Amino acid sequence: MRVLLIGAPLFLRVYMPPLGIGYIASVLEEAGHEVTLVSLTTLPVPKLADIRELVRRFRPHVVGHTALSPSANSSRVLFEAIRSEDPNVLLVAGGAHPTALPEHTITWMGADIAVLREGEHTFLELVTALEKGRDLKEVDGIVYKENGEIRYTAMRPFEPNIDVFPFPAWHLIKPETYPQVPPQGMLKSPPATMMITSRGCPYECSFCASFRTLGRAHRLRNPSKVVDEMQLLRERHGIREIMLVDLNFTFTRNHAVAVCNEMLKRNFTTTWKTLSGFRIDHVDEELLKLFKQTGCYQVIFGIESFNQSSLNRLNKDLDVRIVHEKIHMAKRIGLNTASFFIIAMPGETEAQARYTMRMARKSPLDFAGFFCWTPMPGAADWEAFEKTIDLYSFQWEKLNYDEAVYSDTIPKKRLKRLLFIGHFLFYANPRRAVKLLTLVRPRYFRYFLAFALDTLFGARGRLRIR
Ligand code: B12
Ligand code: SF4
Repeated sequence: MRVLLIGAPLFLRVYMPPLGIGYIASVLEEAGHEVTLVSLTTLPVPKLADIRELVRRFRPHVVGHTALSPSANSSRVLFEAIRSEDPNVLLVAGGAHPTALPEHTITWMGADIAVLREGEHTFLELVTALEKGRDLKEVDGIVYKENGEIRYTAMRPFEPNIDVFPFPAWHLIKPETYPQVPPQGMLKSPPATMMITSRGCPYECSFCASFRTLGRAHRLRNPSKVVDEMQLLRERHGIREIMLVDLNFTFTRNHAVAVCNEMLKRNFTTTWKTLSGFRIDHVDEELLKLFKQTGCYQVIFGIESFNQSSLNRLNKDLDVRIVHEKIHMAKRIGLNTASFFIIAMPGETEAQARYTMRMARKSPLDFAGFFCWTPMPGAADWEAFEKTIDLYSFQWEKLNYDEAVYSDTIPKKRLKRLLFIGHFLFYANPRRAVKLLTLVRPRYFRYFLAFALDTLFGARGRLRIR
């Protein structure tokens, strides 16, 4: 069958490859289907007219699309455009939003089918069922409409052995063509791309929706396959820097060690860093030294707050006392350190918010991002928030982490100013400003500037598909 896969719409000025549909594409190709993959997070960003033209040319039987909540409006517009181009095409949505809100994905976003959780097995079975004319109810892990009624099939368990999934279809993603702009623009050895070595995270942070799509069990890839993939990226695509986007790379310490040892054994080192935050309490001196030895130059910790009560509110299960020690440890070893912080979660006072920003400033962290507490569909925090809104008129782009959708202690306008001051003072430190600028490629400076201004002035997430 002909399948068109479209990544999540661009929402921030962050141009990253669509790994999720990359995995799905390779499973489909292995089974003999014809796949076209379109990323909406690359430059130039494809327009609706380009997608329409592609649908006319490629005539897909099925369109699969990654839908995230903050860009849900764009996903809706995209589905409308494809539908008007070909009323018979089957529209399938997967990823975080459909997994959390499958009925909304069908009734509001316009998908025919929502795929829950990780999609490799489910999407392949779905396409096979369509090809063979089988009943949809035989496909586990989907939600669809039949005779006006929403139907759920049996929940599909997570694949325990993720090595059964082939590498993402890098030949379709073409990572080397990605613009090396922020956060990629802050790179040591471009061209860079992202990869995962594991799926899932056992923690239960209240703001995090990740467990819905990728599960709570930490499922590991074989380190040898991980390094094979790194080598493939180097040899076939010229990739010289890897950004790891595992949810919790260091949770299984032996795994992180084994990946590094495999690199050393093959005498293969690459420049690498972590892009999503990993647990600061799961690193130690020996591990960080090993990271450094294999080419790591930066770690991003998910610290979230310097207030223990706020961490407790977020169910972070983290002792704030160890945070300073670990940041100093990473610095001593010679790694750049970065962290994201969540400001103004319910119950957090302005004094507490200011304290987190002050402590971040005083810490040896090189980079920091301060974001508003944002309840994301699928996260525990969403449940109470959902009761206060109407899903059908909610402005989804408000879930952008820069403007508060809810704040019970600090007025929203004041909070925006607070975040501006927080970022401004943090980077007013010449050491940090210089470090940041040295990682920006001059060629991409204008993109970096746009990204920085968006962050500083809380204007991120205004991008919509047109
Ligand atoms: C790495 C990452 C990023 C990176 C790279 C994003 C990218 N290009 O993929 C960066 C930092 C850029 C990023 C940015 C954002 N992210 Co992000 N990100 C992640 C993270 C940590 C891992 C994603 C990943 O690659 N996983 C590996 C692959 C294999 O998994 P996957 O993408 O989920 O895909 C699988 C399934 O979801 C499913 N699937 C996905 N798409 C499709 C499509 C079809 C048709 C089917 C059938 C199945 C399917 O099958 C895939 C294979 O198993 C996730 C956490 C998570 N659990 O996924 C958050 C996550 C997806 N991000 C999230 C958000 C909100 C964002 C932002 C909107 C944040 C913001 N407001 O600032 C932006 C938007 C990016 C954009 N489009 O412009 C949320 C989504 C929540 C929600 N309800 O929508 C998550 C879940 C984190 C969270 N807060 O809990 N992100
Ligand atoms: S925020 Fe990080 S540690 Fe917490 S549940 Fe999500 S992935 Fe795990």
